[in-house]
Amino acid sequence: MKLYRTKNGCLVEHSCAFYSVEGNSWEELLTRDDLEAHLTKSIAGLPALTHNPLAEPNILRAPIGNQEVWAAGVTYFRSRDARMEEAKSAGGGDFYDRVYKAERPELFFKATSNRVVGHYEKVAIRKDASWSVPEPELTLLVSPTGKILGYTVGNDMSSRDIEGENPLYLPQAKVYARSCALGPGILVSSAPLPSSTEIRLEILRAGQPAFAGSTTLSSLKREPATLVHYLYRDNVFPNGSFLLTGTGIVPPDSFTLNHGDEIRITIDGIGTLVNFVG
Ligand code: DO4
Ligand code: MG
Repeated sequence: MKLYRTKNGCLVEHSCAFYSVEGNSWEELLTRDDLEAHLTKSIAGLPALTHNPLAEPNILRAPIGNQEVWAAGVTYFRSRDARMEEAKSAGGGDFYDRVYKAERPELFFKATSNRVVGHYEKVAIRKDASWSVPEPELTLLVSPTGKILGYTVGNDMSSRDIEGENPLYLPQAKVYARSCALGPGILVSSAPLPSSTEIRLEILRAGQPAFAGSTTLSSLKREPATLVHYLYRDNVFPNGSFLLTGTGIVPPDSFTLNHGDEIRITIDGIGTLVNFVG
């Protein structure tokens, strides 16, 4: 079952049919530990819509209310490698290997909802950065009690030159206006995703492929539930949270995003999140 936030309200997709769900605010839905059962009950007996509402352009909104967005880092070997290289001259190379191997994961604050864009919206690259990349990441929707309620596609936009200059610049490399994209909707399920789940990134420049890469969840070093456990330790999330689980796809060092690029991130079973750089 998938849940979408649209300009007309909440939409549920179930067994190839769409249902308009009324009577619950987005905030209310995203804090329910029984979200899947609640939505199943809400659509029982409702007539399915006679058209595909997602065919309407610009109908989707980012699937976030007032949750905080957090992110995990260096959870794939590919990310560890890339960060060690980028931070070598700053003397930070060793940190990334240490955090990759450590019991405690790297977790950082990524965004408030006003910094997040949805499907088909524009993400930003910093004006003071010269090396910008998208990071395609499986993203967890977590309830206030720490239960994984579902999954969405996330883009942890990053300024690699700023991050590489000094690891203490990480918040500036990661947190800025339109630095995060989430969507298109939420796969509502508390069951772990299969390790064969593929994550794919395609970047198009003037309509032509500029980069393509893929990975699977079998390369994710840490269990999503363990990441949530660390995030919720001695912390409170009254509205729940979104947690990006790290990137396993890193374009070559010669690659940087340009204005106008189209970023397409697909995760099996969840969907494709499309954004433009602007
Ligand atoms: O430590 C830097 C950030 C790492 C990150 O965002 C990732 O691995 O996805
Ligand atoms: Mg990341």
